[in-house]
Amino acid sequence: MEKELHARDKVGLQDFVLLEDYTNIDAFIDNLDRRFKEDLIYTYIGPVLVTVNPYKATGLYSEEVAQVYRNINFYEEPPHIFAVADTAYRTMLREHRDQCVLISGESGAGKTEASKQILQHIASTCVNHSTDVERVKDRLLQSNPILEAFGNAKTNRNDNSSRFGKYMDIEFDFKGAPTGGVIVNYLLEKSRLCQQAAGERNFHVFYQLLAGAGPETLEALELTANTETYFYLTQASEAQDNSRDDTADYSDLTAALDVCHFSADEQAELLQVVAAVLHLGNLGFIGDAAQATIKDFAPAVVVAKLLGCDDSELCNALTQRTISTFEEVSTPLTRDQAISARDALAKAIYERLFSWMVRRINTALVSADSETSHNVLGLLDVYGFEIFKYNSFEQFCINYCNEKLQQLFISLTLRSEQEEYLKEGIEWEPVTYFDNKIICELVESKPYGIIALLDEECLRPGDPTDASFLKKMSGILKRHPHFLSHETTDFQGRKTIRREEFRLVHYAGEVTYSVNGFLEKNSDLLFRDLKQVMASTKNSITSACFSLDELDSKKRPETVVTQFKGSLGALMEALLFKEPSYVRCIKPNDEKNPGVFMEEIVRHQVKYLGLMENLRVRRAGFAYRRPYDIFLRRYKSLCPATWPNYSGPAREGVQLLCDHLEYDSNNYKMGKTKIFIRFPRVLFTTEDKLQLRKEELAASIQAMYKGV
Ligand code: AD9
Ligand code: MG
Repeated sequence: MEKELHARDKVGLQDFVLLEDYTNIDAFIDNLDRRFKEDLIYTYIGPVLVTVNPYKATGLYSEEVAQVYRNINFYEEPPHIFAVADTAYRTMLREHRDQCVLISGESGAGKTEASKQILQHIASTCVNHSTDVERVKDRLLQSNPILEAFGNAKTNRNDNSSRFGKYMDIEFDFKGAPTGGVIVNYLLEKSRLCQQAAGERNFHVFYQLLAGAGPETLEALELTANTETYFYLTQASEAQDNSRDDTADYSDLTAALDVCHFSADEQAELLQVVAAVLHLGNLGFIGDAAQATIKDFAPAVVVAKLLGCDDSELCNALTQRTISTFEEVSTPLTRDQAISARDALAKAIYERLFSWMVRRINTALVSADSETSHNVLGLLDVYGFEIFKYNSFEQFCINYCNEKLQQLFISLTLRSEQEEYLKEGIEWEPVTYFDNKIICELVESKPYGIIALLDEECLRPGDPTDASFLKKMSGILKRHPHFLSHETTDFQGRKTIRREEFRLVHYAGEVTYSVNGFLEKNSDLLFRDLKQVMASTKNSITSACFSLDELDSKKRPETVVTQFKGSLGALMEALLFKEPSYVRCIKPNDEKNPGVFMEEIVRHQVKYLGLMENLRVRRAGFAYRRPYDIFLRRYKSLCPATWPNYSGPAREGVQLLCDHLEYDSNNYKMGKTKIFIRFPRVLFTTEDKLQLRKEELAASIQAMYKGV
């Protein structure tokens, strides 16, 4: 029972709410460090689980361990990801309430692993031998290798880094058996397709295909096994040491595609699209500033063959564009424009292919009978707050996403605190906290939020540039307390902000963004001629991804950031009606090393994950709460009225105990089913007394034996 919960020895505290000085970040980090050194990678902040990536196999996820966490009271066993999974699952079943687990942390911190462990625990917990249920479970589990092949890549931070955000709802029937699922993807980092930083790789699927597909398949796709042949795979300036087994991953991928019911034809077409992207990258241009021509037609011919379109139409669309005002006029592209058009096409194909994969997996996860879906458990695995030396449009979107999640976190945490107090009949004491609404509004309000201003600039006729966007934004937002730029800051700040930068004071800290590329990345233009060619392809995936409806539509396509805002809005709405659990992942060092805990790196993350604020909110009310029966069971030996036997109601027993221990009535409250203790020190004193009492009892037993 409550093993090591109150221990203050070398394993530290299992729950940060018990920290005496809960505002002290050093004490917080010290506690994490001490536990990490003992391979205790999990610690709670009340119901929130904080994890530190061990970067090694720990034996923490075996079936024996899973069994320990099935059907337990949350605080009964040491903190564990399975406890979070199990509690969410049981609460869903017991209270018929939708759940979600929100996992956050920076790249390499262990989010994806955590979400897999949760899924695995739930799959192994709901034992049901019907073939339907087994099939759904298999598909849910096997959707991972597919999405990881297409959406993950080796980066300098993580050999298997998810380059997209993911939300997955698992649907259950009223007995708790999974009946289906829905996956939503967010903002794939498609720039990686054409450019990779030193030491990084493109998306895994390309290497898997080349290493694993075998000569026959490669020949049909006109590919060679040598990655060096492909321009898009050789963009990193340094060699990429590869820790992954691409050949084995390829067979996992094809097996997973089979499980998720991709037909042989679909799989063949899928590979054709992947191969076409590689060939497209090898298409070079010559020519001067006035007119680009294709250097070598061979790659274009292969792309056209693989996708099933006319090769001359494809080549035309890559070297000229049609502008229709009063009549249609063809203008040639310069070499640079042609290269951008090619890359834009490759990125569009790949991004749409990825979304198509998600939709396709979703059709395999549709509940056989939607009537049977009773409740859902959602898993959110999104990029954490990012602050790099150089921050661009991508970091802006990611950090905006984190502001929204923080807002949700605040409102849900406060709501659940409030609900618990109400349910327990305890007077609600409002908690003060920093509300980041002001920052969300700075980003998303209309007409003067950053997104609105960016869109306006993207759509403005004339000659909008990143600089004109920054100038306009600085003019309008200069008095905003969370916005700074070269024009708006005092002398001190101005020195550190360059002319092409702006800085936002996020809830997690200040981030300086460079506006370079904002307009282009947000508009994400693909020439109509190229869309038209893609819509005409015989490959059913590309033709589905580039529909004729899109071409006929008079409406301008939404900008990237507006689409993102829309999908985040929908996500927030969906999450607001669910009961959340939180997993906050931390990585202990930047070298992917087991056993190394670097204080500064951890401190940075504790700050940016808002953990101190989290702890403060949790501690603002009552630090500790436990159901009466559990509290009584632990401490009953401290009161003659409850020891050794007590048969009355647990609540009264606890009251007798508190009276006997002379608890100050300001320090605790009796709810309907739980006792609430305001300060940890009250608990520690009780815990010390328990220790003494145990020694006393042991001594008296010994004395008894001696006497005999
Ligand atoms: V990213 O934002 O997608 O780049 P994640 O998802 O936070 O990142 P990931 O789960 O992929 O990180 O973990 C990175 C690596 O750390 C894994 O490939 C494992 O090698 C290692 N890891 C993470 N969690 C654990 C764990 N609980 N036990 C052992 C782990 N190893
Ligand atoms: Mg990940």
